[in-house]
Amino acid sequence: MHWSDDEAARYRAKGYWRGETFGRMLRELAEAHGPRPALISPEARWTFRDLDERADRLAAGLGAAGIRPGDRVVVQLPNVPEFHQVCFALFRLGALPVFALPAHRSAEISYFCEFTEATAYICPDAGHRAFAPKTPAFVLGELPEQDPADLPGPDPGDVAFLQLSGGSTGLPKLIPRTHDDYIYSFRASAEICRLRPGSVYLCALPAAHNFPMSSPGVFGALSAGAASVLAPDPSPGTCFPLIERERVTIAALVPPLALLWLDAAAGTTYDLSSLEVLQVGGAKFGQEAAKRVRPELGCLLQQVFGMAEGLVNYTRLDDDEETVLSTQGRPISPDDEIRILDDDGRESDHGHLLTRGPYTIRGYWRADEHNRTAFTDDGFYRTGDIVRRTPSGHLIVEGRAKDQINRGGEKIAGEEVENHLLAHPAVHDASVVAVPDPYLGERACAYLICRGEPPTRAELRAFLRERGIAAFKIPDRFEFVDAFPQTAVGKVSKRHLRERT
Ligand code: AMP
Ligand code: DBH
Repeated sequence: MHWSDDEAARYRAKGYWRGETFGRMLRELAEAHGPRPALISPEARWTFRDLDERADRLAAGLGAAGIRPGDRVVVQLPNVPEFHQVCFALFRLGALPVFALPAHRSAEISYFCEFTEATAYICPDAGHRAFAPKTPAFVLGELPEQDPADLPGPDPGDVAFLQLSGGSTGLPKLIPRTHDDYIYSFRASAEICRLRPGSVYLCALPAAHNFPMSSPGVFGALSAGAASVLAPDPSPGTCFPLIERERVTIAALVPPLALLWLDAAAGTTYDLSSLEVLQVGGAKFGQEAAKRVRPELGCLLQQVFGMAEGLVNYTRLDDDEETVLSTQGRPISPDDEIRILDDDGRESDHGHLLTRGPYTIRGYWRADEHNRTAFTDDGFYRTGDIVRRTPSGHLIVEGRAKDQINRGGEKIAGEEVENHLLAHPAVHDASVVAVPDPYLGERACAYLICRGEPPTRAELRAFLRERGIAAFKIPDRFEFVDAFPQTAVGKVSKRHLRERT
């Protein structure tokens, strides 16, 4: 499930795919920017040369510990420079990081380890080992470094890593991204965001998420010779002092955090004047909130509508105010093909968004059956998003057709949570849908049909926690009903359930 030879040749000829790998990219960056700061955290300050050398030493150590090219390694780390050291070490080995989020628990981690047949799990502390007891673990602080070895390294067309999809099915899907396609996406993003040596990017969201990784994220910042500040958490209390101390120029947030920052900025004594751009994405940023960014934070707003599967849209820094406030941007690449279909499958400017292009995948990893419906025969990805296209080619996100809850940028697959609920002996049937929320945009509500006396809400929460799922997936509300509304063909109508609330 890859690009055809013809398409690959076209993307190379147009200069999108440059035949570069992550490993070589970092070596060249170290040669060009050696002593400049690359990664900054409250405790550490690594130059480009430090990162390059430490990636080499870790690649050698992991190789000696038995990690081979093509192996999958589940990586679950907080925002620390070692996260990126691990990434580049695995890239240089040709082993594939599988990016888990810090919030993931045993249900997710054990699934990733088993499904990808991972040879190792790199985790924040010894307590996490229990999430994947059968997979050898490496713990942060005890990563095996040794003198660098000569490594053949992967090819630019090879898959570099597996990124996570927010998903809409029972089990999370994995997204194979190649060196060529991903490097193109963040280099082009860095250009759109005008990153340069001297820019300082604040990574406040979890570093493993596609947005702070590549839009332009830490990788985009590195590629431009810019520094990245890794915040241990995204709160104003943590981030505002970092912005002042490191003179941060650009930061990326999801909408609920942007609201929190706006409220906190009013009374802050920290100097935020270095901030030039606040990127907001991952979920729709309401126009009223968008209007507040420039007057209250004193910087430009950039809306970002992206997906780990590929396509990323940005409002441009020189777009007019109306466009920045009311749209979610336009695609990175002139060769991002946008197809919008109405409910009857006719081309339109309003409807289901499909896309194909130089950095959008053609299929999930080892998911042939799902791929038959998630992609068209001619290779377009069905995003599941409902959009409107403006005459300027900007997209406005108007809704969603997929079975997903977007809880302030954290994606929850309805079916995944339903399957966990169905494991409860008192639950006969379950349907998890989004309900509107003024702060998060959406929250998750579980409708349940029970056998006999329904369990209490506290019991259900405890049950799901015990199943080992990430806390953000535990429904905010539980409603007990006798029956679900049905569609004309007899399926559960989630649309009607949503409308009940
Ligand atoms: P994922 O496929 O898990 O990476 O999640 C990507 C999805 O997040 C998109 O398909 C959209 O549904 C949603 N999304 C991302 N950014 C935005 C945005 N700025 N506005 C609305 N929805 C967004
Ligand atoms: O929500 C996302 O997945 C997302 C948002 C903004 C993304 O993957 C991205 C930018 O690259």
